[in-house]
Amino acid sequence: MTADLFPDTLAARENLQPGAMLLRAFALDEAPALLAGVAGVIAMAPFRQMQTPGGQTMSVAMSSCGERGWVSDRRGYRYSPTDPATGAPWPAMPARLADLARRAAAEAGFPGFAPDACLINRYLPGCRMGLHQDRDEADLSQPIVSVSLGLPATFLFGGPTRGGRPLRLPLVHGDVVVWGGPARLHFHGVAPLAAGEHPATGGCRINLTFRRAT
Ligand code: MD3
Ligand code: FE
Repeated sequence: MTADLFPDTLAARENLQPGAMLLRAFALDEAPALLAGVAGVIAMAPFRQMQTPGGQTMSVAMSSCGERGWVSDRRGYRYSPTDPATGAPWPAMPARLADLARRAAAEAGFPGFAPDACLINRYLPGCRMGLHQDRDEADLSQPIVSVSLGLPATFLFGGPTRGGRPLRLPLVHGDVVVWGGPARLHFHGVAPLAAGEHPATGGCRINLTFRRAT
């Protein structure tokens, strides 16, 4: 049905800002396979709530897969080749996850994207992410690809500085956003998650962010 309304080369895409492209439902068909991949990763590297450098516990629970994982503790934010909870390397990035990210990036004008880190965020009701920039990656000319799964969320998208009222963007199961170019360093966050039930994930939202960390 969707294929009839939108030829697949045009999909349902929307330019949010220069460099930020929303690909609605891009991951919808593959969502069960992506979630199976996530479950395999989480069996090896369970979700955990990390500490900020300021000593606060983040409400979002996180894990990672790939050559690097994003970690935060009292010493700061960084990418690590090992899981601090076990000392072991992060689980490998499942090929179908990496491939989806590569295809989404190419669709948004970033050919050759080869993520070495996938941060897996789990939001339960009430979990939120305050406005921040993603700037721990070595090469900021590389985009970030985000995939939303499960319960809907309101994404907050600001500008290059902390000031100003952020745009509120509803993101639902299967939506993919590619953030690059001038939008790469924009402030962003997630409003507190509303309680609900989703057939794919139950009572939570899972967000995958694919990054080139090194
Ligand atoms: C815009 N995660 O993990 S993904 C994060 O839904 C993070 O879990 C949110 O922000 C989440 O750092 C938002 C969308 C996103 C990711 C990276 C960006 C938007 C971005 C980098 C620059 C600008
Ligand atoms: Fe972020």
